[in-house]
Amino acid sequence: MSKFIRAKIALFLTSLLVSILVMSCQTTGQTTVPIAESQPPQAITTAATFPPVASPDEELSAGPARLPLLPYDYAALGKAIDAETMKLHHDGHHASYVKNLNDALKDEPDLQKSSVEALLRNLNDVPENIRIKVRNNGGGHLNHTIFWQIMSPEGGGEPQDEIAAEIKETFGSFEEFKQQFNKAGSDRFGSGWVWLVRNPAGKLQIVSTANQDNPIMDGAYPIMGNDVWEHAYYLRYRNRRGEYLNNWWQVVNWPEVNKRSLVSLNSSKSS
Ligand code: MN3
Repeated sequence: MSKFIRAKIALFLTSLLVSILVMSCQTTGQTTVPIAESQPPQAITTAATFPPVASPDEELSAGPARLPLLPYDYAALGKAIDAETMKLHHDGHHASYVKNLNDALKDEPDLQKSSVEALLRNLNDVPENIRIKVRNNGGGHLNHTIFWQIMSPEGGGEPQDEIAAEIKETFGSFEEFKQQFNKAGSDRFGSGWVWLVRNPAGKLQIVSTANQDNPIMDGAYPIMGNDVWEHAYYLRYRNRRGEYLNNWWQVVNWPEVNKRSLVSLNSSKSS
């Protein structure tokens, strides 16, 4: 065999070997390192110091969001809110926030793994094209989920337990607290909410938020809140928001408010 033929065979064998190696690498690459796995999971996680907000022991799921059942009949809060308003508010307004949140997240399987609380605390991590929708509808879902729980047909009267003492210590008296809360609710221009929160310094504070914003967007823990959107009171009270705010105290669920306050106290100590 001539040197030339031997060189040709060697070249052929070398290129064959290289081809096999390249092909096996490509195959290996496709089977063991799928593209999906090469990207880190995108689920937004919150610092462990934040307790659940939707209810004091459970965060609100975004995968998918679900309309919670009302814990009482539509007519049960009649001392302050009529049955027709309750039905429209829960079955209509709240249901829409849930549907619109799910619509906004339908192409975001990773965000669906986050809680609604985590999405709202980390809005800058939500893609810009759906950020406003998540803010409004995630906020609407969270706010109303809290709202139904902190009201009760057996509600009203004076606050009890630890929250009673802390309200007195912070605001001077329950009457003074109510007045400041009602004023903040009346002063909210347009649609929004009035809240009692535990602020980042661990103190009780009255704040109001616009639209469906929730105080967790500012690092506070919402203990109780009243909805001052017109849809919350207009059928019975028409434009008399102040009268609605006054009557609403008759249905406040103080044991639940106290529970939320205690949870928020633990979180502010640990953070
Ligand atoms: Mn509402």
